[in-house]
Amino acid sequence: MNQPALELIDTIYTGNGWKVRLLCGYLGIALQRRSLSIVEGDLDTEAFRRINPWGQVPVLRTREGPWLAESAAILWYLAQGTAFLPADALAQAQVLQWLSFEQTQHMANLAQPRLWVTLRGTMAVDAPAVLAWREQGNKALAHMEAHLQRHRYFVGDRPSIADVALFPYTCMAQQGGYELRCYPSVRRWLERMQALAGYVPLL
Ligand SMILES: N[C@@H](CCC(=O)N[C@@H](CS)C(=O)NCC(=O)O)C(=O)O
Repeated sequence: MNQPALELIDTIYTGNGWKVRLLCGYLGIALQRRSLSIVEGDLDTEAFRRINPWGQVPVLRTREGPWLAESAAILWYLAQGTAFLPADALAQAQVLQWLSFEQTQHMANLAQPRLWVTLRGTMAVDAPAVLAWREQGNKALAHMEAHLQRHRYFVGDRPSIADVALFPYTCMAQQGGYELRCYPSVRRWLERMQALAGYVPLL
């Protein structure tokens, strides 16, 4: 029986969707892409809510058929059996540790300033809410900097989905007013990720 093609539903500018395209680029996985528009209300339609009742992108139609939401779960699914998800229990738990860090301490604090200051352009770079996000986001970046001063990648000595998950919003942080020159090891890690074979840019 033919398996359905992997299909990614995203938006053009989503960093969470970029994580998925980035991993597929590194792994040489073919992906069909359908980009929707948040401002046009595409995520509020009945058809999309049947795919993801939570109403967010990215979502991936799996090889088995069901749709999968949440970027961390999608990365985990796609990386199974590849070098981007180490096989041993401790290394896998360390990957999960960084995926959780990305979702709880990193992503919103870096993505929200970018969204409101640059993509929507409705908040000033020094608006109180933006300053509050940046204060927390700088703590996350300092934590990454401390790790990357001692390691080339987040888990082990090669890139994993931990690096892929942390890459997009770190790479685009300056659009939310962050100063990456304060984080030289993070900048060198971003360059290493961009130099890997199969790297795909956001646009
Ligand atoms: N935890 C989710 C977050 C996904 C997310 O925030 N998606 C945004 C685009 S980057 C979205 O769909 N926003 C529309 C909305 O929340 O209504 C993930 O990692 O995939």
